[in-house]
Amino acid sequence: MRIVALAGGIGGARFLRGLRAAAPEAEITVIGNTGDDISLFGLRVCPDLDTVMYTLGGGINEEQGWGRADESFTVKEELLAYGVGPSWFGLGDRDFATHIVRTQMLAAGYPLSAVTEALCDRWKPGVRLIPMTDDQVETHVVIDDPERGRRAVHFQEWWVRMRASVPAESIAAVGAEDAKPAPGVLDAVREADAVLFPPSNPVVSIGTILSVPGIREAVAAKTVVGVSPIIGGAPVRGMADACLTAIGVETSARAVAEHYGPDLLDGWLVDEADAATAEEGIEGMAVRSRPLLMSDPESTAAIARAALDLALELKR
Ligand code: FO1
Repeated sequence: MRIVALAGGIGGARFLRGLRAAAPEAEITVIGNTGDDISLFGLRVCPDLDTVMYTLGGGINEEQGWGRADESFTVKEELLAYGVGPSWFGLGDRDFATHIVRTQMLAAGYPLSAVTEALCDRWKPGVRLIPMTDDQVETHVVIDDPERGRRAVHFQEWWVRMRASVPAESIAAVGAEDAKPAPGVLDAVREADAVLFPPSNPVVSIGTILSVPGIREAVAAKTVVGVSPIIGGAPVRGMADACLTAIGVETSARAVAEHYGPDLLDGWLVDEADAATAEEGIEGMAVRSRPLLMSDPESTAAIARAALDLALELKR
């Protein structure tokens, strides 16, 4: 069986670990969001690709959900001693090595997809991880900065430095309209028995992947099942509510499914807290309620299995 999943960072990576356990025989291709990527200290940092790679490869900081386990921050401290920031983004020593290898390979002319494959040779995530595109796409957020007025900032500055506390007026995936899907992305989708949307951010993770021309159309032609990242009117983790507000979508399991729409989604899993949504139904898609908290490996695998089972049941 061939499964494709579109994934952002922490929520996506944990779901994928459950999916790998729930369907050990399946060929899983992960299309990773690269809109969160940022250049810092001359290095290209790809937070979502790395979070998936480290989580599935056993190198993640489990409590934090991003960055490496057993991490130290000597390089960052030394940079700050030279007055070189930003201080608000936590790059650890072990993590720096990944960004150095990536940047070196990119400078040598390798596309990001080839670089990601090379990095995965070490981590062996047990899935094929492909960036959504080899072209540069960066998510920027327009804010009314209390200190500096209306301006666009990189997604990471809004997310990490400001903790999304300043309302986003708009969110744009800069460069997306001219980007091409990375090699293998469209073929993997076309050949998939099911496409899954983990409980990743619908705006800046899955929304950004779908904004690369060609990906939305390819995905819409398949059986797609999504897992709601919203439980009882609040994000399970992260600040997805701030992103949804920016695009005028209510923070609810129903509104997120309606935002994706029945042209894209065939099935939608909501938490038991949102059982009413499943009972009322959503036009054009099958909605089921079940526990959606990814509290341990077993419950996470059960969620992934439920998403896959629904997709196989609905398969066109
Ligand atoms: N998230 C934070 O909240 N603070 C950080 O300092 C931080 C550093 C960081 C470094 C590497 C990396 O791969 C991820 C990192 N993240 C950090 C997570 C990241 O900002 C976001 O959670 C994602 O981009 C959203 O998916």
